[in-house]
Formats: sequence, structure tokens, C-alpha cells
Amino acid sequence: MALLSSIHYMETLFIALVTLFLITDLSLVGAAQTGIVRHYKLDIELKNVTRLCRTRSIPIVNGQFPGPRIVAREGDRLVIKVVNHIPNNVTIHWHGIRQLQTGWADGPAYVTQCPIQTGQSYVYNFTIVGQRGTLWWHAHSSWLRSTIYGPIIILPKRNVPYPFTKPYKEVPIILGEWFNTDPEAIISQALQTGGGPNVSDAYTINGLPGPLYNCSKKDTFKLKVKQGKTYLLRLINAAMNDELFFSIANHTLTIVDVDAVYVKPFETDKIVIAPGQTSNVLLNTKPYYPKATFLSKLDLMSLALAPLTTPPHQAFSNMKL
Ligand SMILES: [Cu+2]
Repeated sequence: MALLSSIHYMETLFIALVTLFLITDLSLVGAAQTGIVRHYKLDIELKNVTRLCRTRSIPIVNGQFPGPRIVAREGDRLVIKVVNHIPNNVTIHWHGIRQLQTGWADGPAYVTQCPIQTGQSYVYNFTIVGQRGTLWWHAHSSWLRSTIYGPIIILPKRNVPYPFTKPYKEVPIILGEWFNTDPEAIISQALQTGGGPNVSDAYTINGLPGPLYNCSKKDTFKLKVKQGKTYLLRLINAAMNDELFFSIANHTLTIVDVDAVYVKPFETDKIVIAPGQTSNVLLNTKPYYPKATFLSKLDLMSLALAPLTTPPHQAFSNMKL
């Protein structure tokens, strides 16, 4: 008898919990699409791109590497047509978007959809609910994400301010990798042998390897800043598998958002960011720059940014490049 009543109790508890989840879910759906509908078209095509003095024909989106920004406000619905012009099957995943009741728009090939075949297209349709900050999109078929990726910028709802200093300017900073050889061959070899995939030839910031590799100096990302201003850096780690360190010489960063969730702001001089992770950080530029005082308003403090990393099979080293 006691057993039966405890089973009954568990059943009631279970039903109560399920009801609670349903109510929570419905309340989120009720809050859905309080904004506008935004349309985008992503054409995936092969283009010649040169880095480290190597030119490769790589799959990229709308002729841009990294790909275009998708910008929306919390509560907006996104309708994104993806057209596949490359020989590979491909899908796009909207990394970090909750996809409430739109699981079929999530994007992993063979999980939520069949991949988009050559010459075909697919329309992703979803609403951003309860998220604001930075997320990103990337290919979700094999290793095509090594070159098919770009930022998703989610602004707060109209007339809702940021819970921190209004930035003077916002800048996406996407950390990625450049391979001199075909990444598809690298991952298929790794899957055949069971070993780890070969490492990339360079880390990149906004698709550029920076001045520290062979034949890379001209391909350095430079952010031209004004003195005494606040910049919002929208950091994205789009590397294949590596945690990366990010810092800016002689400056502190204030973390205000992680994975499209506001956090209690805190200061740090470096941030470690995992693959797939995103973070919004504030950068306050110095009120003066001694070597550029001859310039009037526009300060030419160009920041060369570099990812810091420890190679596989080596002891952790937070080495400055
Ligand atoms: Cu992802």
C-alpha cells in the first residue's frame, strides 16, 4: 500500500512537473516574435582566397570571408534563404539560438534536416526569444565550418538600452583558423585513422592571420580607434577545436555578456574563449596616445590583435605572442 501510494505520489509529481514545463514553454512562445521579420539570403559558393601566400578555392558566403553579419533585435523573426552553389552537401547552424518550437531550423545535417544539395536551397525560419548579445552561424556539415561562418548580432528590443555604458562603436572579432590544405581532406583522414586531425596553419582574426606567420604581415586585422572611447567587441571563437586566449596589450577588457546572456560586468586583462563560445567585451581606449599627439581628433592607435594558444600535447603555456 505504502509502495502504491508512493508510486502515485511520483506520478502526480511527474504530471505536475510536465505541466510546469509546458506552462514555461507556452509563456515563452507567447513572448515570441514581438519584433519585425528580417529577410536574409546566403549564397554559398567557391571563391579564391589567398592567405599565407597560398591561394585556395574555398566555400564562403556572399563572396565574403568571414561571411556577412546577420543583425536582428530580440523578438525578431529571421527568414534566411540559404542557396548551395558548391559541390558538397551543406547546412547552416545558428549557433546558440534556442529554436523554441522551430527545431527543424537548427541546421545540423542529418539531425534536424537533410543537407541542402548542390543547386538547392532551404529557408530557415525562426524567432529570437529571450536572447540578446552575440551568437554566430556556421556550416554544420563535415568541416565546412572552417570557412563558412559569420556573426549573429542580436540587439536589445527597440528602446531597451544596454545595461552598461553605451559603446561608441561595435566591432565583431571572429577568431578562426586558416588551413593551407583542404580541411575536408584533413577531417576525413582523421576519421579514417582515428587520430586527431592535423592542426591548422594559422589562427585568424576576422579571417586574417596577423603579422606572426610566414607571408602574413599584410593580412593583419587592424582596428582604428579614437582616444577615450568605449568599444564593444563582439568576440566569437570560430576555431575548429581550440580554446583561445584573447587580450589587447596594455588594456583591460570588461566582460558584459557571454553566449547572448548578460553577466555582471567584470574586468580582466585576458579572456579564454572556447570553440563555439561568444562574449561581448567592452574596451576603453586610453584618453591619450603619446606617440600620436600630433594627430588631432582621430587617433591612429591601430591594435594588432593576436590569439594566444597552447598547441596540443604540450604543457599549458600562456605565452604572449
Ligand atoms: Cu555551432
